[in-house]
Amino acid sequence: MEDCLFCKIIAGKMETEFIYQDEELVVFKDISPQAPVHLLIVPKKHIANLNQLNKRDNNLVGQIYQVAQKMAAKYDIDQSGYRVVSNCGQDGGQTVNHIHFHLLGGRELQWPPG
Ligand code: DGP
Repeated sequence: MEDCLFCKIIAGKMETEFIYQDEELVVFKDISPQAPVHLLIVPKKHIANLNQLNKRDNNLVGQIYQVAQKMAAKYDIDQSGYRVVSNCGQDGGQTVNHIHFHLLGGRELQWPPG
């Protein structure tokens, strides 16, 4: 996807530092952190959002949560707690149309979100 920001980041065109990567996923820091720890877990494959996931992506989704768990331990928020969230569509607050999962922690998060 030529005009997709996260595809460009994944392709290494934006000088974004990857905290983690494997064949399927990359993790990098959110440019506008909303918590002391705010990472984005992003599949390399271009999927627009949750609406576009299908059965073939079941392993990928499982892997995303495994990586979230690893990152939470790496940033020492696994015991204090954290949140993993994927915004979908306009009302969901999605601004980048390449599926991604926010990992937020390092402070007490509020509920419900705004
Ligand atoms: P969402 O609003 O849920 O689609 O999340 C998109 C997130 O992506 C938002 O929290 C800000 C982040 N973001 C946007 N552009 C960049 C960028 O160029 N680099 C990084 N690291 N994060 C970005």
